[in-house]
Amino acid sequence: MPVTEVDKIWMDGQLVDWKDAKVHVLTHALHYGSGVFEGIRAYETTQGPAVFRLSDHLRRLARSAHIYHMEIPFSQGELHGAVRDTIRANGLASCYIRPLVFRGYGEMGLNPLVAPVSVSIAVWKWGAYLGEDALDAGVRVKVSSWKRNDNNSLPPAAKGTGQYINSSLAKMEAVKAGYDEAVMLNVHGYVTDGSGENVFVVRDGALATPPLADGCLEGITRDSVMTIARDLGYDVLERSLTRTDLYEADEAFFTGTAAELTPIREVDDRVVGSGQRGGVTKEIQQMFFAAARGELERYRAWNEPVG
Ligand code: PPE
Repeated sequence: MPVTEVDKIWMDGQLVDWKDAKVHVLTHALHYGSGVFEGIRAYETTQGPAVFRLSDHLRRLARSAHIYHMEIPFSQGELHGAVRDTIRANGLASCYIRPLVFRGYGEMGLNPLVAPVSVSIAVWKWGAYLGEDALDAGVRVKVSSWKRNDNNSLPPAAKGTGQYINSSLAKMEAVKAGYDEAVMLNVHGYVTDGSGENVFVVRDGALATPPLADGCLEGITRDSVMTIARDLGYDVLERSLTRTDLYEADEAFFTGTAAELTPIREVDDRVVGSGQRGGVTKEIQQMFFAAARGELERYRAWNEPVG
């Protein structure tokens, strides 16, 4: 998706002009994928822009860095402030936010421990991730022939930049075959997630989503949707899903910061349910957007105002 330029990007403690946010070609992360990142959204609320679950995203960033022995040279409080400063500096009412912690320039070779750690925070306007109609009409997905990176090869609990070439293989395969998105299985054949989204199915009025141990990311939208669904009275199970659980579902949908809550209307050319956004999906989607926009008192703690 094209990125629309804004004014400023935060780099290692300073706001620099968009065009000056550059790195050297010998940046360690460019060669070896030695970075970790987050994807966050800020929504327009009556109190101005509010970042959705910023603290939870920054905690996950810290966990990702911990897995890869990276010391982030800024405190959680400083990163919090930096995200807010970056949004304010660009005057955006809503946006996507991309913090990146990466091994920089100065050392080459496979030992990343000696390479310096840099941090950047970019923001831009990002609309519906899987296409303009996707939030209403849903998307067509393909179960990928590429397996999700295993817990003991590249841990899916970390949002490591290098890990995403695995997702990219699946995404390219799906797009080239005419689908909107891929669903990835783990090496044991159980569903993990989409290339950049968690997956849910609805059957007989109950929701199910893969457990973390099957190799999906601990999605913050996933957690929000599980909370909302339970508050609405639905049963929500974390259980292993096979590809046929997707075919047999009454409804299915993706969750993610970028994808928000996107219905899945077809899996491997099999229509899911009615082939349209299902009733449970719609109810939860509406609640999710209302919560993100600060309209629901119950979930107010999720809205972290830019101020
Ligand atoms: N699984 C994967 C593999 C994943 O990358 C994401 C986020 C999720 C699940 C959902 O997690 P959460 O955002 O916390 O609900 N993917 C990010 C990157 C997308 C991109 O194209 O880049 C995102 O949604 O920001």
